Amino acid sequence: MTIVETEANTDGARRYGSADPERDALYADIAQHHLQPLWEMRGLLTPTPRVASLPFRWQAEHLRELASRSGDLVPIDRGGDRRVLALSNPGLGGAPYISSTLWAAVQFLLPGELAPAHRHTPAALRFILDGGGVYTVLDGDPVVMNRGDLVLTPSWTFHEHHNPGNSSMMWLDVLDLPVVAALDAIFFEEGRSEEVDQSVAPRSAAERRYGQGAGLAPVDAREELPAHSPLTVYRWAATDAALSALAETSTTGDVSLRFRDPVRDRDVMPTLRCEMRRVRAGVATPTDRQTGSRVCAVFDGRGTVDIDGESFTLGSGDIFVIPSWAQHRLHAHTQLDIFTTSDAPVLEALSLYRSATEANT
Ligand code: 1HN
Repeated sequence: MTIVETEANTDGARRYGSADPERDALYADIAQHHLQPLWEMRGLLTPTPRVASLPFRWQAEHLRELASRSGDLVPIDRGGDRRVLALSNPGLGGAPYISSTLWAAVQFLLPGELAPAHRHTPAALRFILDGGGVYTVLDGDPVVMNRGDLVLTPSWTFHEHHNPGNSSMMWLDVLDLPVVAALDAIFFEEGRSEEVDQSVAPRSAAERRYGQGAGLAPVDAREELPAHSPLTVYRWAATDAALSALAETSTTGDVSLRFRDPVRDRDVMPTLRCEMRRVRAGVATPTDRQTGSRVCAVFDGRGTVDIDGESFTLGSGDIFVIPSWAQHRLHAHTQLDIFTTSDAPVLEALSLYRSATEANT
């Protein structure tokens, strides 16, 4: 029997069709009552994830040029609030998402500009690819952002960005927004910037309290801990030193560090994992894959990345996406430093995380 799938109803309901007139009439009535027959559906359960997001890489020169032109032409006003270019995955039909679960964007702030205070339930992080001097105020705590720093804006924390210097600045923003949207849990509200302490300390209160170094934490920490890491900024100097030391002990020339909550055994935020990888010049990494998607930013160096058979050249400031379960491998031409963030904590919390690594021949 021939099965014809049709989109008959004007209210958007899907109506299945059949060559058998009696069955076809049944299917019409089924659709009328907003029901669907499972036995006609294809591709609901696949042996491995069927992923719409495509492997893709955005080149730094295009991101910089378009962000800078947006700076010339587009002011930051209430309403829009942020001068942000979303990286839109070509497999997602025009959605402003880099993958089905992650938002990624570059944000551009001119000298003297203020991106006003607000908060929302989607959690965000910033990784600074270039420049410095902008400070972000996190629930009243000013945090200066410089190249290589990782700055967290956890769910429902007020944040505003100030650029008091004389150069513009661009950074990578990643949010769990598609996850929160899929869960119908988006809340947003504007804040009042004038009530916030505008003074800029060289070290944020979060760093002075929780950023003392490996293995050191205040003894009364447990009483006040939030759902996210109480340390909201991870400085490049510390990340770089840790990568260098780790690389000295490595026989493979391929080392990774995970950014962690300094007082508990968990990722920096409930939905986002952050890691920094350093691959020695000339090294090709093993091929890996994992469930959930990854957003990667080349902090420094040159190389190539292979994602599910597609090869992309990589240079400093390039951003790429590894869709769920895609095969992924790096080749470092020079030393390659890569920042990666993923939704892995979400998959782990739901016991859906899987990963595999294959040594290459
Ligand atoms: C947001 O609040 C920021 O605060 C950046 O810098 C990007 C993308 C979507 C929704 C909110 C920011 C954002 C965002």
